[in-house]
Amino acid sequence: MTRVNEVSGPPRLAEPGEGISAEELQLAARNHGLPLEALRYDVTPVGLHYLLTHYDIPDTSPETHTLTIDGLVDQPLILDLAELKRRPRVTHRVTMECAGNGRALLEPRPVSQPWLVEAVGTSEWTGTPLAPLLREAGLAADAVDVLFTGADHGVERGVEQDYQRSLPVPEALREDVLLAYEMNGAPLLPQHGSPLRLIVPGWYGMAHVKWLHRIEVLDREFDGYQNAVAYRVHQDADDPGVPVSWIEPRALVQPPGFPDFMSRSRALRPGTVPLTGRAWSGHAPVTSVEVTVDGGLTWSPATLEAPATGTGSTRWAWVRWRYDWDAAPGRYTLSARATDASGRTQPVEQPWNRGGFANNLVQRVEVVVVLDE
Ligand SMILES: Nc1nc2c(c(=O)[nH]1)N[C@H]1C(S)=C(S)[C@@H](COP(=O)(O)O)O[C@H]1N2
Ligand SMILES: [Mo]
Repeated sequence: MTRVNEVSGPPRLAEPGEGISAEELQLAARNHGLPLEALRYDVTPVGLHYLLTHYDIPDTSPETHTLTIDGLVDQPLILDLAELKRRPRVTHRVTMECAGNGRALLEPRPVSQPWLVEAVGTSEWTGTPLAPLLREAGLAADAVDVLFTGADHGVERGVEQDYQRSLPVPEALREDVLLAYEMNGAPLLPQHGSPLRLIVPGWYGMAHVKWLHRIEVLDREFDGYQNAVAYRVHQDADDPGVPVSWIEPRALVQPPGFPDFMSRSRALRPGTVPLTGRAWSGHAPVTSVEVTVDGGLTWSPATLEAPATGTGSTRWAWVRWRYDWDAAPGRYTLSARATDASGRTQPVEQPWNRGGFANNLVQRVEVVVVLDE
C-alpha cells in the first residue's frame, strides 16, 4: 500500500545552471507576487498583495466558522465571527513579507516557491487583539507556546498536517497581535484567510496563520513541522539552526521607465529621474536608505518620506524613499539598501541557507537610459 509519506520527496537543491522546473512554475502561478509597480501604493490594493498558500484554499464559511481557544487555560472559549466582531476593533497597517522572498536568486537554489523579490505587500488589517482573549481564557502560569491551527490540510515532505504555527507566549501576548477579519476595510478574501487569520506585525509571513480556527496553549515548545523542520535558518537538515521570526530590513526600487515584455529590463529617458521605492524592517524602524546607480561603487542617501496617515498604527508599515537621479544615456544597475534602528542592513553578497529564508540581498535593477527616437 502507498503511504502518504511517499507522496512528496525531500527538498532538493537545484543543480548548477538548472532552470525553474514545471513544479516550481506550478507553485509560482498559484502564489503570485506583488507587481513591483504596485510599490507606488501606501496600502497595497488587495488583489495586488502577494499570496502564499502551502496546500489548498480551504472551504470555510463566515456564517459557521468558529474559533476555539483551549489547552492550558482555565476556561476554554468557543467564539463565532459575530462574537469576535463585538469585541474591541483595531486596525494596523502592516507590511508582510514571505520568509522565502529572494529564494530563487540564491545559488544553489532551494527548490520551492521561487520568489525573486516580490513576496511583499502592505495591508490595513482590522480585527480584535489576541492578548485580552488569552487573558480572559486564563492562560496558565507555565504556558510556553501558543499554537495556531488553520483549516487547510496537506502533506509536505511526507508529513501529513494541518497548517500549524506557534508563537512563544510573550509574542502571543503582544498588544498588536491581531485576530483579523478584514483586509483594507473589506472581509478577508478566501485566499487571504477568510474569515479569520492571525496577524503578527513584524514577523515573516509564515506566522500569520490563515483560516484560523483553533488556538491551543501549550506547556512546551511546539515541535510540529512548520516550526521544527521548515522555517529554520540552517545549512543542512541535520543542523537545527535558528527559527525564522522577525523580518530583516529590505528596500525595493519601484521600477522606473518602461519595461521590455520578456526580460522586464527597463528603458528610460535622460534627465532628472525621480527614483522611488519602499523600505521596511520588522526588527526596528528603517532609519536610512542609500541608492547606487553604478552597481554599488558609490552610495548616496535617499530621502525617507513619512507614511501618509491612515487608520490605526503605521509602525509596521513600509516607508517610501526617494532619490533624484540625473540620468545620462547609458546602461546602469540601480539598487537601494535599507538600514534599521537596530543597525541591521542588507548584504551585497548573501549568506546562504538551506531553505532560502530571511535573505535580504540588495536588489539589482538593470536599466538603459535612451534618447527618444
Ligand atoms: N493556514 C495557513 N496560513 C498561512 C499559510 C498557509 O499555507 N496556510 N501560508 C503562510 C505564509 S508562508 C505566508 S508568506 C503568508 C501569506 O499570506 P497571504 O497569502 O495573505 O499574502 O500566510 C501564511 N499563513
Ligand atoms: Mo511565506
